Amino acid sequence: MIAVQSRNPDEFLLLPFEPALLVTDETDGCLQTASHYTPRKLSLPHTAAQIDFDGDCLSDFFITVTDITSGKTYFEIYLRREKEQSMGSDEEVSLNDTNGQFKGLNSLCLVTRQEVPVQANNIFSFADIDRDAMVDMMFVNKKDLKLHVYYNKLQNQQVLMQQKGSTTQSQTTAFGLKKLCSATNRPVNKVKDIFSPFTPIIEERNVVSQPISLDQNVAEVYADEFIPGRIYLGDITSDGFPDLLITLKYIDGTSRSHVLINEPCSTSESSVCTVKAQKAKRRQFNVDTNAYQSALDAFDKTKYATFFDLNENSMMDLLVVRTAEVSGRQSAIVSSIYNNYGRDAFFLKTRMVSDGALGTTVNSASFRCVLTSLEDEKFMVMGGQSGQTAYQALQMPFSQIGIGRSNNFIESFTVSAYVNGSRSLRMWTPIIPKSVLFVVTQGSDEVETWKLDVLIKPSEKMIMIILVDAVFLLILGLVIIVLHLLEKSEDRREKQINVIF
Ligand SMILES: [Ca+2]
Ligand SMILES: [Ca+2]
Ligand SMILES: [Ca+2]
Repeated sequence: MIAVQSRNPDEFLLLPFEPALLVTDETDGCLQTASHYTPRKLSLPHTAAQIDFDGDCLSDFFITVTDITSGKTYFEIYLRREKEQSMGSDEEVSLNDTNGQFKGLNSLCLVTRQEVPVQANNIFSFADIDRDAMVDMMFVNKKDLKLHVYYNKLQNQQVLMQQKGSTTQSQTTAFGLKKLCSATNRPVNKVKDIFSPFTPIIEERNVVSQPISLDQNVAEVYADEFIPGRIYLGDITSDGFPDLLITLKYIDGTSRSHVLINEPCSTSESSVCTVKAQKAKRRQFNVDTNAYQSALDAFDKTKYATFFDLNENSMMDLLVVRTAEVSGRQSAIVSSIYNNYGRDAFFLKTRMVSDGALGTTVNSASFRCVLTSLEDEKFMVMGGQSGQTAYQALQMPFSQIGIGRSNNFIESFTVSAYVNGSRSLRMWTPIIPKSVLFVVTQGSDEVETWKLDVLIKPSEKMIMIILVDAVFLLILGLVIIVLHLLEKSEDRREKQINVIF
């Protein structure tokens, strides 16, 4: 069901999801047709996410549903298409648009439907694990406690950028704004093959499976009665590769959280990555203990832990929620761990908001940056804003893009959102690393009116830098003048002595 505000402001009009508004029919090659509509409901538990799957900078839609007749659960990916189609002035629906029409309806195109293995528990997480600017999908098998990362198979603009060899400044600029985001409305058959199917024979290049722990005493991923266990993704090392946070329950009844650091595929024989995955530059999560573990081990009976930047220094901190006895009653206690490691890494923290006064987060905004590595290679990173909410997904209201160590400015920063049926896209360039950016839209789809507020402005320190430089130069100048005068008087004295002799 979807809810639409009715003419009466206190009422919502409830309409069935498919026949109502959002899903397009087979005309573009989308899977869904009204005639093939089978009754299905949201699966329990379920995943719903708004993330860009096909690289066009428009967030798409992922949902898990259960077929009512067969009882089977599927995940479905709907790609967002640019669509002018409007809904006529329906008497029941309040129409805010000046034309008296809703624009951009029927814009979701079903491209993938796949049966979900029972062990996946319908809980999926999304992030760009291998930093190729295409979002990847992962889940933990609750039976064998293996993490399965399904890499996005669509060819991304970054690969195209490298193929064209556009690694110099002028070439990247020439590469252009539109190219950073793939074209919208590409033929469906070019963009529908996003993830490998869940078959016993996996595509080695596109799937990496690994254990989430090497400890024999691990019983399961911690879950409580109503909330299924899940992984949390955040870049705690600020290197641009998302790291993983998971809470595990042990045989002895304790439960502890663990940070698993994202690292390149190991090339040893015992590597969890196949040779094909290594060649494709996929990643793995290091299950060995790390710098964060001793802090996390201080807490047992942990229910879950999540990433959050508590002191707004753009280093990911950790929030740990655990049960403890307080005044004879079992209560949930929140503890925080501040992250002080790797302060020299750069970051970009971004948030798209409605206006300067209220600052409501614009959901499903999509961000892209072109960065330069220490090897002077250009690459693209992507970030999305609050893509998931259900079952304590606890995603941050901003997008944090880790940059790692860099000698350079951020070449370009692109933000896009879906407004009135089309893609609104804007690029700013260049951006100083270690910035907190607010894109203020003023509720408008005119991208020229969008404003970029930079919270950390290193250029504001310019006056201070000039002042300090001036004072130093003055002191240095004075010292030189004094020494010069002393030298001169010395010379004069020596001359006088010479004259006497
Ligand atoms: Ca998209
Ligand atoms: Ca990826
Ligand atoms: Ca990382």
